[in-house]
Amino acid sequence: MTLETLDRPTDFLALEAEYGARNYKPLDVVLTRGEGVHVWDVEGRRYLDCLSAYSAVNQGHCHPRILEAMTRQASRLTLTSRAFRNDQLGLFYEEFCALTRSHSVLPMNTGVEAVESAIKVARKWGYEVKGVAEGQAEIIVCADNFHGRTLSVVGFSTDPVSRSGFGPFGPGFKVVPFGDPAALEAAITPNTVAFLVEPIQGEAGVIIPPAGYLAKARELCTRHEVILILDEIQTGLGRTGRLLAEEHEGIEADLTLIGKALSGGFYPVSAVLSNKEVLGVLKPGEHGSTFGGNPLGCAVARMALRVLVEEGMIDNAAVQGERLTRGLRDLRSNLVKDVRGRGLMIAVELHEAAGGARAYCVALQARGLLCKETHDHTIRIAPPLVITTDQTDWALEQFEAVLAG
Ligand code: IF1
Repeated sequence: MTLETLDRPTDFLALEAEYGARNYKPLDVVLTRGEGVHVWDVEGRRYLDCLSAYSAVNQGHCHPRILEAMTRQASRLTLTSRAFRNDQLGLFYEEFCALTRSHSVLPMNTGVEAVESAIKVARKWGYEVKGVAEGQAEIIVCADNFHGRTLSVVGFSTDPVSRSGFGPFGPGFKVVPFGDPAALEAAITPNTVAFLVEPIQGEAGVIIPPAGYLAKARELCTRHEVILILDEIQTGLGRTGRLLAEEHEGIEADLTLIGKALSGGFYPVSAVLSNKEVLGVLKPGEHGSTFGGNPLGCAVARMALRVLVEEGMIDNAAVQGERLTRGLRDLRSNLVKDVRGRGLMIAVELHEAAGGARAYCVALQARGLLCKETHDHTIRIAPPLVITTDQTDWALEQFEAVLAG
């Protein structure tokens, strides 16, 4: 293909269908621009984004201060590799630790790399500190988890769509029901090194565990010398109305996984935060990444964290989340089975008789609001945390119109 052919009127859907892997089924909307809570399609139509790239753009699309930090750093220095040092990494560490009250940081890129890294360090900690016999380490995970797409991670998924056909998988994982502390306790053995869990299960349909579950899990992990790993890749950085979802239960994880909004959607940046000396088991050469900790990513992440705090986005998520959830509950639509959420991580589950959530997402799209179904019957609603009261009320009007009945 020559470059000129890119200038002709383009059938974007046909191009994707012809050349792309078919691993997604997106809504048929082709976006070209974003600003704050809004995105625009190639025909100039404006939409309120109620997905936020699965919570990666909590700070709103193309946040001007993050853009400025990115372009400034991009014109200075982008990548050094970790063979050399750079003048952004230490500052990123210091600011991120101060904000989250953590002791150390392992920088990576995508969310699933943070998950993989945590699994590696938890196992190594198990062998070197807890004294588990080599090769025997067990990690407990929850049914209906979503932690990413790599082989080891889909190997302990219970979702056949994510898992089937990709084996063989490695051993070392045990699955327990989510929200059940007794099942967790029963699964712990002397070989258990870690319990990996999402504070709220996102992909499973915004499943909020019973009150006290995480506190109880914290207590069990401490008592049995098990590392508590919280995957806050989706729940973290303000989404639930707190900086971290763990704060709702007043606990601290040993390892916290952060991704997505750590870059405000500009660039893949993830990290493992360590609150115990677990990361200390890694010695030079034992783990790494070409791009992890690069100066561009660090500069972007520093500003992404800064605007989240300085611009009051976390409190706004709590306030608007409350308003949106209450408004959705007040719709009293016959189609709606359940409305649940914390902060701006919200789900509307429809009755089976409604015929599936996808059609309602398409109807919302026609009214200028973008959201995505999860599984068949649930609409996931997660706008950028900069949404205003007027925009929240406008969104509610659209939900009311589409879910009337
Ligand atoms: C896709 C879902 C959301 C995550 C948690 C780790 C990761 C994710 C809790 C991995 C990623 C993404 C992946 C994206 C869709 C999206 C998703 F529907 F698949 F489940 F958000 F709800 N832990 N979630 O939610 O992070 O490696 O992707 O950076 O299409 O796979 P990643």
